Amino acid sequence: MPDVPWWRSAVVYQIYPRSFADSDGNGIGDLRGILGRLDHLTRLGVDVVWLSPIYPSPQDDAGYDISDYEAVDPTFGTLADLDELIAALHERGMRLVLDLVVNHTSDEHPWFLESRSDPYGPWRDWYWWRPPRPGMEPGQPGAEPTNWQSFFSGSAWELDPASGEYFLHLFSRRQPDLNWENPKVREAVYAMMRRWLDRGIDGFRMDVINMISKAVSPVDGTLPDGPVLAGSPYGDGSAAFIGGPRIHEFVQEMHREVFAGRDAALLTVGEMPGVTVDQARLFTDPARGELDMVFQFEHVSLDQGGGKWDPRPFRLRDLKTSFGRWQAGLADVGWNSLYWNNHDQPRIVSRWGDDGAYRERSATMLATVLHCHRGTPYVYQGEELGMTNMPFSSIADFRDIESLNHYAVAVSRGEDPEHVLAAMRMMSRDNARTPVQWDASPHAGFTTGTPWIDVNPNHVEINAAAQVDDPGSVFSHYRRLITLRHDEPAVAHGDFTMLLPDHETVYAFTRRLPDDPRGDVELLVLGNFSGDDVRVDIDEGWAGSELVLGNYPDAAADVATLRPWEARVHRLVRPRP
Ligand code: TEU
Repeated sequence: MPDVPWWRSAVVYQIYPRSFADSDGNGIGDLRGILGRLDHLTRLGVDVVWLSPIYPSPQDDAGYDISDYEAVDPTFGTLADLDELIAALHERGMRLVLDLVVNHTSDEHPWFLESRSDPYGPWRDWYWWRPPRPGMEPGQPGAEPTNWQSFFSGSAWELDPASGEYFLHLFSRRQPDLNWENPKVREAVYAMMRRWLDRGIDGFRMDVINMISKAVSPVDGTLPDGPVLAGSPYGDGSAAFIGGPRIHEFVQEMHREVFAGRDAALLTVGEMPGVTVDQARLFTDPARGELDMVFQFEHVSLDQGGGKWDPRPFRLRDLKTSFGRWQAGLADVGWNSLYWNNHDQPRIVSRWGDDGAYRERSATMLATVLHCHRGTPYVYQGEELGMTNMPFSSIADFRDIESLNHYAVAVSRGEDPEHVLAAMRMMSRDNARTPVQWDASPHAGFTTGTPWIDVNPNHVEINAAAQVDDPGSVFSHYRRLITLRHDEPAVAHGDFTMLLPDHETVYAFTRRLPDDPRGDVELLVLGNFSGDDVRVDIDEGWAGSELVLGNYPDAAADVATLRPWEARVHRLVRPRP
């Protein structure tokens, strides 16, 4: 379709380098490991690789704490390795998107070392430094400048004893937030981004980019407290930093300073916890010169009660309500991203599928339903193999700072450790971070050394070697699904209509391209989110329609019958009157 951005029919594959493939036996994945597995990506048919951070980092938050934005951490390799990866992907017709983590840096970044070292120096205002709450002494409980809780438990403020002042960190205490109110900070970030684009990368995934603008008082520079959180001494400061007062100004400035004139060839996606449909319309409206798409979090919170460590049963109707609103909300302007998994979410087949008897069926059903929505799909490493959550046995098995901090705080508050572990087994980010399962050998072909986090024992059954040549595998279904998006314009561009919104176990919708050269093209997408046979009330006009994709080897009795975890895509091409 002319004049439509390339990424509307593209599929993105996310690589979490620590856990993808290790080439030097140190138990941690690296760039040469990725270079050695490019055939896997070519066979899958993906168009873009999103690489989670590979920059120098003390790895306090697994690389999302960066101490040098313009180099490669020796653990992952060298700049030459990265240049080779950029070239190799381009030769294979794929693009590379890097992770941009500029809401915060590592506390080992020279900017922060300078900032902390001199309270009156030119770097101080590169971060958020504040004195203790009026009338209180540094270090006194409650003396933090605001009552904000960090996303990784505890206060969002850390005291610097040398200066007696606190610095802000929305995430770990080793991830101080940059002060985007300071134009020098913004200029330095834009220059860094331009240098990466000049090096040949094809865009950025922007970490918590909707948190860079804080609601600071123009009068006295103070930041407001938030409502106190139940069972916590802290408050929720998100109203003061999620979608802050200057966020669109900053994102538009970034677009002008970095992407203007070269954005057509690039992909930009902003990770935006808490973003709403209306805000996403503004961020992704091409006329506003901001971003191509955003990652929203509404669906990945549907099975959470009072936060991620309070898992609740998933209800399909809630998902349909949420996705239906995002599809409708970005139908006429903007664009959606589509994801079940990433390095922060547990494995979807274990979460909303069935990772036992129906692992392959439910994995392929979930993929079909997601990929046939209007938006750009993201495949997280291992998802294409139907990898599952990890049977963590004890706290010693976990590595993720968010999980470990939560466990420490919950147990210190008297919660039953086994109860806390049970929630972590379901929701911890470490479920996504176990090594990719390449084969059935001892460490799943990930490393010849000792993996930094244990390999899932089910790799003997679930692995790439067993799937890439098997037409009935999860991998082969993903390949067909990606081919369908490339070959059938209705998948990328068709109008979306939700069907059966109240059905408890079936997800059904259509995609329609009424003006296609072939005629009035319509797809019917069906997904059974249960292990039972289901009959659905579908328009008889679909009887006899063409089955373009299904996750069972044989055809169903009829279009209205769905077998356990079945997914099907039917096509009708009606001649135009
Ligand atoms: O994640 C932001 C974010 O929203 C997550 O921390 C989320 O709240 C949590 O993981 C859900 O359990 C981004 C990165 O994707 C994440 O890996 C980083 O830890 C975080 O920012 C800080 O950089």
